[in-house]
Amino acid sequence: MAHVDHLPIFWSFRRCPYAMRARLAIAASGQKVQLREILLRDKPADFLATSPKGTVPVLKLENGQVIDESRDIMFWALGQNDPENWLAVWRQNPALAMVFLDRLDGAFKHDLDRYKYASRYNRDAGSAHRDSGGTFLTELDQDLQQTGALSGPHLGLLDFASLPFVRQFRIADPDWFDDQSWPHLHAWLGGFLDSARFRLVMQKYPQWNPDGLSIAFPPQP
Ligand SMILES: N[C@@H](CCC(=O)N[C@@H](CS)C(=O)NCC(=O)O)C(=O)O
Repeated sequence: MAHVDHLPIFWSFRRCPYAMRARLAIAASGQKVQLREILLRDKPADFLATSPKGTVPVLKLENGQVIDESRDIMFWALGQNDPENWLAVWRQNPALAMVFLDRLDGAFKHDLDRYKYASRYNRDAGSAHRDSGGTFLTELDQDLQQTGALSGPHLGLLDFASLPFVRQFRIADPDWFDDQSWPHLHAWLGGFLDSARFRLVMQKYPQWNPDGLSIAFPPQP
């Protein structure tokens, strides 16, 4: 499969929300990469040699450049091609978009991790983090009220950067999440989970090994 082997190498882990947002942007851009699915408990030497910090996603371009932050991979893909204009929200007000992404990846992710961890052992212990994360989600619900998107008139960078994390927040306790009066947020998340786009980026792949076949991503619809 020589036509796959020359493509940028994309290290991914299916369930990781950071990898998911990168896959969403790559798929939307139409840019092709060769996907290498790894397990975080069994990181291949080639992966660690590419990016010693050892987090997914990682993209290695044909010229040897390594991009190992999910946001940067989103920007790289959409910088190649952005047919749905995901970056419009960024161009319009980069500082505001950055504040949103920093809050999402900072305080909200912090709450998400502690809520998720606590909910596995003791539902009450995580309630402070659930409530604090919930305050952020209440704001999102209000932001979604006008257009059903966080990025302006249509779904874009801010939506697809955050949807995988909001999905995880729901998974920690779906009954609680579904009980909250967040009508716009529920519609937004539900639309994403029902979408062909979500199914496409959640396809399962075998764990990469150096002797295996290369896998082109995005897959043919
Ligand atoms: N800031 C990084 C964070 C990526 C990250 O933390 N990914 C997790 C998986 S969701 C990871 O690879 N953790 C390393 C590990 O668990 O060993 C990004 O945005 O790409």
